[in-house]
Amino acid sequence: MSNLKNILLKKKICKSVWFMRQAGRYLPEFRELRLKNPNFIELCLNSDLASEITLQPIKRFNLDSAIIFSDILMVPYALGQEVTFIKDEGPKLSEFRMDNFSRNNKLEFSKKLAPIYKAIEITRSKLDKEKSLVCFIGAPWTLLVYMLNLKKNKNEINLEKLENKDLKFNLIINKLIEYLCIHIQGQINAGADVVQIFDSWAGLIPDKSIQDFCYKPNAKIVEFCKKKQIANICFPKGINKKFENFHQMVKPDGLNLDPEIDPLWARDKLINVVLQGGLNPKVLLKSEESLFNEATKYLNAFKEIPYVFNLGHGLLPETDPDKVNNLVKFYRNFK
Ligand code: 1CP
Repeated sequence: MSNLKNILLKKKICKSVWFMRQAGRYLPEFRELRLKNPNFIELCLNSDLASEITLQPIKRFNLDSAIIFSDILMVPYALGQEVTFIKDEGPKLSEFRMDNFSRNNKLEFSKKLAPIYKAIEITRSKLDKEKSLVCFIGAPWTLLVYMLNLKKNKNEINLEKLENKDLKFNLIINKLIEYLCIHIQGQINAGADVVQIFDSWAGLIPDKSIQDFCYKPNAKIVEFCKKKQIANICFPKGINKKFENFHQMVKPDGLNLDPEIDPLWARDKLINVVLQGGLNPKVLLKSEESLFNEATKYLNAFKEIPYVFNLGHGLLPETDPDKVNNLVKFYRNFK
């Protein structure tokens, strides 16, 4: 059994390190490939290149886990929405149409995502047996933020859209869950060991809707994973002290912390779950002294419990790869 899966399912105290967005724009070898491949969706669907990009950070830093190079927006793409990535602005999706959404079928959906499964197969065959291959999905709420264009600006939701009775949120969420479970199963069948469920915009949900938009959908997906014995990690970013409710309601195998969560609070309140991450990726832009001090806080807090060293969100594009290398070395030598 791969290292990360072992920690998650057996709650063993053993060492493991990987970083969110470890394959990405901070690596010159990624930027070089990206320049030659301006269409991001096409790049994600190029199985050989997606596998090569997945393995880039493993070659450089000898991390314990690889995360497949893909995107959470491949699911809306496979459900028929056009997805484009605008430089310096982010993703843009064509208008959501309920009639088109309802007309989707599972076979067609899996066919569109088949190149991702092929990329996982290729990667698994090249990755050391002890290393884990992480696959992922976006949680329904976070996908809806993009699919229905719910954001007013960077940190605010357009509440009027949430009150719109014409949008059948529950129906859309339940349909999405079905497709997301198919995508999880497809990735696991292809050789992934663990699934991470990104709810990156959970922090923007109004309190009165957090049950319906965050806890319940995540719980249904985790329930599916447990039934199929698929090791899972949830990441409801930005919900602060509600991490405790989330943990009680959803009961995932692993929980990724964000930088707002005090590691000592997490250690005391989030029990019987494997904790992962938390370190602010911005500290990688500071002096080595502050970086190692911050890393020490997490490593000391979680010394006696199973903990996967990782970040509180993805590596920033301006990160110096040598700093990442030094952080991995620091972690390996930490006593
Ligand atoms: O070169 C480029 O311009 C593309 C940048 C890029 C990359 C490298 C995007 C566009 N996606 C990715 C890969 C990606 N996305 C991975 C790969 C594996 C790895 O971690 O190494 C993963 C796990 C994701 C997941 C993802 N995509 C999330 C959830 C995690 C998070 O960062 O919060 C989200 C929200 C997205 C949407 C997305 N994809 C890309 C962008 C610029 C965005 C928007 C982010 C935003 O709205 O702030």
